[in-house]
Formats: sequence, structure tokens, C-alpha cells
Amino acid sequence: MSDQSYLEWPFLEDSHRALARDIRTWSEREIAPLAEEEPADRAGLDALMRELVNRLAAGGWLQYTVPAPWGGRARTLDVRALCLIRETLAFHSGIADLAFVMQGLGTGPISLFGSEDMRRRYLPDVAAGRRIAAFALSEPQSGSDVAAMTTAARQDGGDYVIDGEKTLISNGGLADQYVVFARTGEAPGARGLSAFVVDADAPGFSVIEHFDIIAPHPLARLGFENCRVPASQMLGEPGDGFKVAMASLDVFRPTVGGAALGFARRACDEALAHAQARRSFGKPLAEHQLIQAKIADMALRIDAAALLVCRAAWARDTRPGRVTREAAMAKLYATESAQEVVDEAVQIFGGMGVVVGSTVERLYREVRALRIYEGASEIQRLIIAGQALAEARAEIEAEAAE
Ligand code: COS
Repeated sequence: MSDQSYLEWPFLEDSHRALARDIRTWSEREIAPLAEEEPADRAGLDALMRELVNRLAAGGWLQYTVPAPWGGRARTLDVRALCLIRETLAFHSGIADLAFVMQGLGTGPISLFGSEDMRRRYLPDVAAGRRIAAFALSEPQSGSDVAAMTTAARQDGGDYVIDGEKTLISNGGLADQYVVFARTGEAPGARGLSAFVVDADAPGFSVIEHFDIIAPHPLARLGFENCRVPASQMLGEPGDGFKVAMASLDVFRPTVGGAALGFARRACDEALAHAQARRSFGKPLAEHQLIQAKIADMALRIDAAALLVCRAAWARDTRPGRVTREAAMAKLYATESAQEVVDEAVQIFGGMGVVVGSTVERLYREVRALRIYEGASEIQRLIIAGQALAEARAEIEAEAAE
């Protein structure tokens, strides 16, 4: 990564600066060689994911995905560390970034809301790479509109019985455990959902279908048919499910911005090298002002995105209260601008930029899903506008009451 000046920004601690150097060196050795070839089929993808989880565990990086004292390094999830690790992994390989972050998102609800017993049972094994985790929220008829989910869990003695489907679930079929959100009916809409940890060997759990997508990513549709789990597998209280999901996403949305930055920085580095090596009209591409304009916009977008990502992660790490707005801004801007940066890099490469197997062609495929998963760009805009309007309304009402 050529530009490292952001590591001096005041949002970061010295421990983050040291971490950024360490993960960079480690990734160049352990991840870059694995990224050279994409898996040919699902068996190859599963094997690669397991290998990546093992390497990330051996390198100690999965310890950042859970809090201490349950196998983690820091007392709480260190969002700045998560962002820096995702950025560096994504710089080399989208699938390595996914293998890392799913251990965090898949256990985020346990870290934040799990009982002592649940944390002890699940988190150390995930941090050590002995178990693989997943987060099952989306359904065939409810992706963005979480409150409309229909998967239901009914209480039966000391158990809950889950029926329904989840879809587009990362690590589906690969994971040992799933955090599953289901309607328990305490109230209509968002207030009537609960969260459960479902082990992959739970009776009534099945993988219905695997999806192939444009960049390697294990993704599946899951079935729950009379799937029975003890009531002790619930996270938080009955009816807390929506808040469990949203609070977990508040932690992980800034990190999606971190991954987007990794893709954007790689695309920019590739474009900078190419623009200096390749000649057209008698001079290097880099001496054409239209190319310089593209380079300026790429650099600007990367820094603006990095500032928003750092701000959101810093706020989550150091300030009390919700960071929903900051997380939404970081995710929205970093993913949208990364898409633009990667697209400009492809343009600078010209025809070679769309040849299968080139780095910018891979980045072009890898970056696309980030504008959709963990809340599409449209949802992030709704969150940002919703908060701005609520604040304006509160101010008007306060003035009227004076
Ligand atoms: N943390 C804690 N509580 C939260 C919260 C957060 N980040 N966001 C909302 N809540 C609470 C609200 O305060 C509200 O509580 P009360 O009923 O006590 O007032 C409740 O949850 C409902 O909130 P809201 O009315 O904002 O919910 P909506 O149904 O309007 O939905 C969106 C909000 C659309 C923002 C939400 O459904 C969303 O983020 N969707 C995208 C889902 C997603 O990311 N899917 C990807 C799956 S993971 S790959």
C-alpha cells in the first residue's frame, strides 16, 4: 500500500499503528500467495475458506473478532483494529477479508448480548479458528425490511421451535453455528423478534441451496423445519432480536467501509503503477491531464472514505451511545466511492482491465457486493436522513415549547 499517511491521524492509537504494520507484513507473506488463483468450484471454495480461517487463527488475527476474556485481545471489540485488518486483507484478497469478518459478525450478537455461558461456549473456539460462525438475518421476502421477517420461533416447554428460511447467508453450509433471527411475536414488527444461536447439527436445520456469485463467496439458503433449540440459546430477552441485529451491524458496518478502502487502495496502486509504465501518444499515461484528473479523484475519494471510516470506528470505540449514523455514513461513502475508484482503475487499464485474471478485473467483481450486504446503500441513506430529520423535528418542537 503506497499511501500510509492515514496511520498518523489522531483517530488511531499507537497500538493500531503497530497492528497496521504487522498485518501488512503478515498478509504479504500468508495471504497474497493464496489470492493468486480463484477456487474452481464449491469444494475448492470451502477448502480455501477453512485454510484462511486456520491461517488467520494461527496468525492471532481472529483474536480481534471477539472480546477478552473469551479468547479476544481487547476488553470490547476494537472497531478501529477490525477496520485496519479488513482493509489490509481486502487489499490482497476479498475472500480472506470475508473469512476474517464472518468470525466477528457471526459472533457479534454473542459478544454483545450473550450470557456468560454462551460466550464461554462459543467465542474462544471461534477466536481459535476451531469453529466457523455465521449471521442469518435476510429472508427470501425480507432483506432490507428486517421487521417484515416471517421465520418464526414458538416456545415449547424449555425449547424454541424455529420454522422458516434464511437466504444469502455468508458461510452458509460451512459454519458450525448460526445466529438466527426469528419472529417470537411479543409485539408486531421490529419489537417481536428474537435472536438465537443455532448449531449446524441442530435437528431440523438444513442447507437448501448454494449460490454462485460474481466473486468467490460461500453463500447459501437455509431451512428451519421444526428446528428445536433450548431456550437458553436465546441472545438477550424475548423481543430484543431487532436491536441485537442493529447493534451488531453498528459495529460491523464501519468495517465494511474498511474492506472497501482495501479494494480502493489496491485499485489505486495498480492504476498508479500502470499509468507510469504504459505510454500512449508518445508519453506515459501519467502525463496526460485526463488521467491525472482520474488519479486526483481516486486519491480524494480514498482519503474522504478513510476519514469517515476512522471517525465511525473511533466513535464506537471511545464514545458512549449509538453510532448508527456514523456507521451508515462510513459504509455508504466508502463502498460507493470504492466502486468508483475501482471502475476508474479499470478505465486506466483500458482493455486489459477487463481481461479475466487481472487484478483490477478481480477487484471490479469483489467490490460490488459491498454496496448491498449489511444494509444496501439505499438503507444507509434512509438511516442518515431519518436521524437528520428527527434532530430537526426535535429542535423545532423544543423551540415551540419555549
Ligand atoms: N441499535 C439499537 N436499536 C436500534 C438500532 C440500533 N442501531 N436501530 C434501530 N433500533 C431500534 C429503534 O430505536 C426502535 O426501537 P423502539 O421501537 O424501542 O423505538 C426499533 O429498533 C425499530 O427501529 P426503526 O423504526 O428504525 O426500524 P425500521 O423497521 O424502520 O428499520 C432499517 C430500520 C431499515 C434501518 C433496518 O431494518 C435495517 O437496517 N435494514 C437493513 C438490514 C440489513 O442490514 N440487512 C443485511 C443483512 S446482514 S448481510
